[in-house]
Amino acid sequence: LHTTAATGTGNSQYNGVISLPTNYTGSTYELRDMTRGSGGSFGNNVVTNMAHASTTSTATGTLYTDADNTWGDGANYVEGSSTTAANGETAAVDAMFGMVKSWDFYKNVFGRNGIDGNGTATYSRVHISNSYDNAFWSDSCFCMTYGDGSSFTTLTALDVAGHEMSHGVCARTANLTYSGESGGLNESNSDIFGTMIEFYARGGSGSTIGSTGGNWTIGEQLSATPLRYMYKPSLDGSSPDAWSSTVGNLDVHYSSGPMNRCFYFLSQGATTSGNTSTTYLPSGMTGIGNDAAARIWFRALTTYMTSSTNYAGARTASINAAKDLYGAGSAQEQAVWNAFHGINVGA
Ligand code: ASN
Ligand code: ZN
Repeated sequence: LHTTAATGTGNSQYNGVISLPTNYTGSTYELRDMTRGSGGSFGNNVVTNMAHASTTSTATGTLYTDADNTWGDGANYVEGSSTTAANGETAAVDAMFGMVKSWDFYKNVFGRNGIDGNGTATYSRVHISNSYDNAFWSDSCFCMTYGDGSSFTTLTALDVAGHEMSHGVCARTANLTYSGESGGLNESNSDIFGTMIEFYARGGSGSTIGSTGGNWTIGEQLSATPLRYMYKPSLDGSSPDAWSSTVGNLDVHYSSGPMNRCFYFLSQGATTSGNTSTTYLPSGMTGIGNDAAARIWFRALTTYMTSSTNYAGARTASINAAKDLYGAGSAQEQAVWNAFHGINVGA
């Protein structure tokens, strides 16, 4: 029986000391969120320990429990990539925080009830494999999974968690095929919402790159070098800044670059020092801010995009979404035109 919602304290790796939704069983505390979601594999959103099982394991893992409801304290605080000592609670603390903030973002900003819109509970599996430098969403388990990292620290940073959970949302909406241009848009969708979730949880004006609030890089807490740079994707050495007819041949984590930059322009404009588009953008386009940009992208994704949507289609979808939300001829609609023009898509 598990019916007594409680609030624990978590010593996280990436998010400071935080409150955690837990459950008191009568004898111990579980890392089980009694306040978001229902059904699914565990009946609630939970975090489980994979204890270094293979990345192909379909096991659900062992639910985390803790006697005193303070998580990641003392010997249970285990950071980083040690394969021998990495079953600690720290990764679980950050994974739960990522689920909570992602869930609340979709609910409170868009009114979406969870990943599938029906409130079906999800879960997060931590400590997969050994020194594994990745995290992933799986539709089969309706869950996300995190490695301990080797070049990277444990993969449970907030923008990465938001990225993975947003793969689940995409799968239940536009379901963008994970190759070609639609694959790049699928990856960009996860980067866009991973970043919006970071801003949602941490605040910040949105205009400061690398600030203590949200920021426009992905995975910057995992190593000295971010995984991706939304404001200028080419800084990763592999992603293009603008669309071209060959972008669909790239790995989806690179073909995402132009859409990431487009979304950055839409929100922030092209005038932020050092990040101005010199190639296509009409100088001085004004951004419409995170809130409007995120609403337009969410409506485009959930109302207009399909599994085969390409960059041209994403432009049309976003223009339609902006018209629906803010009116034909609105500044928001014009900003969508400008932002796509800024990545060489459309006039
Ligand atoms: N972390 C990666 C991602 O979510 C895993 C993958 O390549 N699908 O994009
Ligand atoms: Zn991804």
